[in-house]
Amino acid sequence: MENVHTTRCGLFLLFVLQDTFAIEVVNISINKTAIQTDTSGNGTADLAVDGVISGGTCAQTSSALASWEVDLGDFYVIDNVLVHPKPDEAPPAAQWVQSVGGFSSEYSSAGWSAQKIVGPPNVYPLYGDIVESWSPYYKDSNQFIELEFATSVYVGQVDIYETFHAGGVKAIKCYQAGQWVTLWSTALVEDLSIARIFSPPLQVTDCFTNMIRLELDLTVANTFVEIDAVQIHGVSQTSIAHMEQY
Ligand SMILES: [Ca+2]
Repeated sequence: MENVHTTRCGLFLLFVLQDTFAIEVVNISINKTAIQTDTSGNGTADLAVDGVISGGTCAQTSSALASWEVDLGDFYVIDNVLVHPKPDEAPPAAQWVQSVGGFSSEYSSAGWSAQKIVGPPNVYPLYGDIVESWSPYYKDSNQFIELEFATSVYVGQVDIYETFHAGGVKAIKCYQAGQWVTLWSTALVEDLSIARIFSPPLQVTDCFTNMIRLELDLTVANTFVEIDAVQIHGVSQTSIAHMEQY
């Protein structure tokens, strides 16, 4: 796994003091000793317990399996744990295809080549047999294209811009840990004489990758099936997977 960062701008362990008249909620993590397994940039562990949750003072780690700890220095009954992620780390913008890693066939090395799937759409919303989309050469059920994107993300959505005989995509896969993982598939390909953005609900949403593979079955259409562009959406941040108390 690469380019994984977790950030914690503030950690609040809330200790509830209760007496006859009032309940007081106290953050017991402030300025306590914090450590983490690794550090990205200047994001040292103490920045998660400095009491500041805005202004970019965040603890930040760089590895996929990083952990962070705070020593409270005493025993407390903890009522609640609040973790504030870095506020300005929005998911990356949706990404268009940066390059083609491989493909089964292409109609020609010029018009309808595999390269025609790179970048934003330049056929859609038009429908037709138009040279700026990729078309496989063979009209069988074994056609595929492997697409590379600039940034690895947890892929949450794949938009396929189909511009000629839509409905031929039979599987969407992502490359993770040395193998292709199926995000979506169907046994029922279609032949629709429309241009559309096809975004099926994904069956797997925790695949961290920058490589997507589309598999096509052209036998139902029995003619050329053309794809103009592909866009992926996802986040590059991990979330806290596990929390322990000692
Ligand atoms: Ca195109």
